[in-house]
Amino acid sequence: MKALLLIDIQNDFLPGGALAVPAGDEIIPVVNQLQPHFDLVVATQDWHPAVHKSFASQHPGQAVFSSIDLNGLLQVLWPDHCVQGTPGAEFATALDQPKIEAIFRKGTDPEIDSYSGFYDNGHRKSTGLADYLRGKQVRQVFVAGLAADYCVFYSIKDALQENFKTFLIEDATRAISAEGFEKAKTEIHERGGKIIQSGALL
Ligand code: VGL
Ligand code: ZN
Repeated sequence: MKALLLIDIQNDFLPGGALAVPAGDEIIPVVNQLQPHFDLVVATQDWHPAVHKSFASQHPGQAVFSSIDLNGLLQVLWPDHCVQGTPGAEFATALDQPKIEAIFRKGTDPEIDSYSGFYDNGHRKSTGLADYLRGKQVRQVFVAGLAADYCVFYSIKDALQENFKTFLIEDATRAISAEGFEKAKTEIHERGGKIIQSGALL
């Protein structure tokens, strides 16, 4: 079985949002076109409490996009984003949702960030996504969404580590930084992941 994993396609990551990914909105028609071609569609949702410690606002004197040590892990300090129950945390309005069978929320523990849809950044706690996919007999995972250099990248690394055959759909993602995206693609390739275009699936 082939699963399409939609990472964090939420209002706050679109142009105009709190943590906008440049041209992030351009992936939505691509993702909508892809969905009917999969056995299973699963989504992740970045879902932070207002006091999440990945927010610069929780560290007076620290600048947004600077880095700190948070409980032993290097943490980028983000603008407040995807706060539970706010419009910014909702899935993008233009995203087709009827085919999404399950939603895995992450980033709820205020003490640790969670880029991957599978584990928190310390690999301390699982979301259950890997076991869910295995329970549905999924062997191949195709990843789309935002942002390519953070949550998409970390999700792909974990999918590979969990032994899924893993594909990044390049035209169904956008990055926060172009340089970060190039590094991510190199590492995905080195770890055995494949980088494809949506046209190969349609
Ligand atoms: C993300 C930074 C912070 C993402 C989430 O979805 O890529 N990036 N939280
Ligand atoms: Zn976040």
